[in-house]
Amino acid sequence: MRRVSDPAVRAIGEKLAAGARLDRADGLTLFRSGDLLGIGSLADAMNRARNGDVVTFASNQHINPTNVCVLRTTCTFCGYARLPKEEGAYRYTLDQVLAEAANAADGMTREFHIVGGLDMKAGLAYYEEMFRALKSNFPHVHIKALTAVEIAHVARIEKMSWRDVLVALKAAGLDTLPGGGAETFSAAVRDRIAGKKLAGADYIGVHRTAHELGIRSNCTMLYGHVETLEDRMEHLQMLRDLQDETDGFLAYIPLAYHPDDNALGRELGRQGTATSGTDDLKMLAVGRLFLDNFAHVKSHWIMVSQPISQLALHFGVNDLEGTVVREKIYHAVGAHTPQAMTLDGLIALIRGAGKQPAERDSFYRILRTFEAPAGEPVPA
Ligand code: V47
Ligand code: SF4
Repeated sequence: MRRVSDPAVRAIGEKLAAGARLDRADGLTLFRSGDLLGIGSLADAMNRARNGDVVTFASNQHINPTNVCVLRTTCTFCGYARLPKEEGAYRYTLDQVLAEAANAADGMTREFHIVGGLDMKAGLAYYEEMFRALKSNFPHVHIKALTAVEIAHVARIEKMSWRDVLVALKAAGLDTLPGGGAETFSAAVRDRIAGKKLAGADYIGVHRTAHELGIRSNCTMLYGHVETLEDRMEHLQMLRDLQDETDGFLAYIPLAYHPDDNALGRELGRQGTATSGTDDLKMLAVGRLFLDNFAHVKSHWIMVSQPISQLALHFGVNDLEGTVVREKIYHAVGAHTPQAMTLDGLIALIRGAGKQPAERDSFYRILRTFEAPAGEPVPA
């Protein structure tokens, strides 16, 4: 703990070294401390103990089948959704989904990440048909699809239980759930930025049901908008509690709020001012330290930039959102980062941090590692 200068952070380090769990007050202390490097060194130590120097990524492909969403006017942070008759609204046919998925024919893509709006015309049959067709055309590709909010929406329009929807989608080919839709669980924050969205406790409820059915999932937190530090800790506590119960979460992914091109950003007068690098790194490090029952913490480079994601590898992160072929959701809200990263680019980024890159599957099993080029390594 040589690099820990703040005595309060050092005390937390000693607590961890003694095998104790952090509580919410410890999380607040970390968020309030200016000792960024001290916090990073604690998170790095915890990550190394679990994952060594290996940093993984998955070769995935995003498909956003519909941007039509009944919550278009109430999720004020979202710039992606459209009302059914609004300009720019779209809903893919099955052929369009398959055409987009055809990029996977090169054999590189191992995962489809499929999320979209809450569309009254995208019910159970729409997704069952889509997953069946994707599995029959691309049997080697894992289907990570539909956030808890979308599952609850399908259940509501079909008048079915969450469980029955999940059972039917699993039979059609659904493998895991992505972590979207969590936003910030606090009721006060949700009222303000996502008034009509599935409540935080129900997001947890859908994931619990999925885990009980053997469907593992990711989880997220949208940060850097109107939430307080206490709200962040409440959110992390709810995730840790469910993980204690089910061990069904694969990874935690904090998502940095982008204020451009959405109503909330205009309301807050925040156009062009995204989260700070310090806050991005703290969110990842505190997540790693508090979520001691999670194996994987992922940084989403599209949202925080490639340089911050590279630094994040020293702040508890062991996984990077991978070679994303096409991404619409963030680029609808002002993310100016490139839309895709090549395999070579990702490997260079990881090596440049002094880490070992490895491609993984959707369950974090290592598929291949990459030997460093001969000669003196050049930091990328
Ligand atoms: O739920 C929407 C977020 C999420 C904005 O599970 C915004 O592996 C920032 O959850 N600024 C969807 N974020 C994406 C998501 C995700 C991404 C990568 C990997 C995984 C995974 C999940 O995007 C939404 C919402 O929280 N979002 N608008 C915005 N203005
Ligand atoms: Fe719809 Fe999701 Fe956007 Fe909310 S965040 S408006 S639920 S697409």
